[in-house]
Amino acid sequence: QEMSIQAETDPRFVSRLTKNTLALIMAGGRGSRLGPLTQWRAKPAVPFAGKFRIIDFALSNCINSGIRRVGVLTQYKSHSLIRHLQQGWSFLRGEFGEFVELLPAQQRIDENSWYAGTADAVYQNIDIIRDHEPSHVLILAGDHVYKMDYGRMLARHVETGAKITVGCVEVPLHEASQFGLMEVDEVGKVVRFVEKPKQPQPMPGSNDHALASMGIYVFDALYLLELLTKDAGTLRSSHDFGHDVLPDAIEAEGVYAYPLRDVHDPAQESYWRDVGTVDAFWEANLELCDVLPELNIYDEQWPIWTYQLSTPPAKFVFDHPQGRGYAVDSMIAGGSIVAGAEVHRSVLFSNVRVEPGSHIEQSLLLPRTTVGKNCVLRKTILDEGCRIPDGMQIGVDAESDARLYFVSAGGVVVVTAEMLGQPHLV
Ligand code: ADQ
Ligand code: ADP
Repeated sequence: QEMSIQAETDPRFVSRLTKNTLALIMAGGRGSRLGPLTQWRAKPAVPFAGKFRIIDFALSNCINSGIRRVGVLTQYKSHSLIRHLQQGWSFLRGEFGEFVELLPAQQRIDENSWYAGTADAVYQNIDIIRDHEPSHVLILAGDHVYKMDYGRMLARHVETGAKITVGCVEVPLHEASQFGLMEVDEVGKVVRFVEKPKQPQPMPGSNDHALASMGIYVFDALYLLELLTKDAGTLRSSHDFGHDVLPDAIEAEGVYAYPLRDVHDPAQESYWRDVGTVDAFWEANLELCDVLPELNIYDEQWPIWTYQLSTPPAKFVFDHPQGRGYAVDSMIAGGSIVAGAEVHRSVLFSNVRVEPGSHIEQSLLLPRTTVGKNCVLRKTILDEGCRIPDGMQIGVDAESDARLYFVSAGGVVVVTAEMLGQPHLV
């Protein structure tokens, strides 16, 4: 209610907030549950949806929300992440005070401990935050796929008088133990927060869902500096937002929840994924091949920006005597050629080649992979640069897959160049 009053009396209410906000994207976690896909790259740099990398979603949300001062905290295997940011995200205009800035682990505490936890990662950049003098700091995860207007979240933060606002989303109870779970009162104030409880409880009014933290936070900038300084001096702390900083702040009050699906915003999609496991990653990509996927990446009102590799159009060739050369229920990125082969419900990233007689289904072929003649690929993820020799079958014989490759709990086979005895690309 109050927001509408503020918004009515001050037409620049939201844009002033977004302009005075510094976003920090935490992009340093390894994402070990993605197995071989994060052996050589940080999870935010993992390719997604044919032409993006996972971090493009958080970055695009910032840009589309009018937040143009963004720091990216990097740490683990950050080479391809850094290259992606430099190639694709350096278009902001420094002279207008806009930037996407890389904030690598500074190893300032001592030589051996890089960032300890998420709060420490931010603490290590405390003088950079001070320098920018933001009114608010928006802390984001670099490894979630969703579209969200952070301007609304900031407006709600100010409207409620919160010191911290935590983005939240309802998750199925059987997945809830992977998240920070919270209880809120009738005005949205967080009264309880438990990081990754072993025995998650359903939220009031539901028996199969819990209210989870999205791991994204709006902080009053001065309050953040105060909390981080205090946490840094606390010996028993693991220096993590979910484990240490939030529970303490909730006791001191002033922490509010903001739902991804804002009831006042009918346009807001409720799609949100932490594509943290091989199965979730595979499924989230293939869902995009549905006729009407929950996540609309064709939304011109909310474009997902990325580094645009300059590639020729995708091409489909009818080849004798194989005939066919087609893809259905699939997404095929630029530079790819499917010749005399068939592709069903699959995603071919940039510059993929599939040769005659091959059959591909329910698979993800990451950039620069090639599949030779008469191959079969089912429920397979080919990591960047894999070259599959003629006649090879993957996802057909479970026993040999398990022996040669990585097989997920859900039976998705991940093949990396190294498993094929080829050099890996990053
Ligand atoms: P997790 O996702 O398990 O839980 P964590 O592994 O700490 O939390 O990662 C959070 C984000 O920070 C990720 O994007 C990760 O890549 C990044 N990150 C982790 N350590 C980092 C470091 N030292 N430097 C830079 N970046 C780092 C969190 C919350 C839960 C919440 C879930 C939602 O703690 O409460 O429910 O996110 O996914
Ligand atoms: P999972 O995806 O299984 O939860 P994560 O890899 O995200 O596992 O990591 C758990 C924690 O360990 C995170 O805080 C993450 O940032 C940290 N971590 C992972 N790899 C490294 C690394 N190489 N150096 C420092 N911290 C790491």
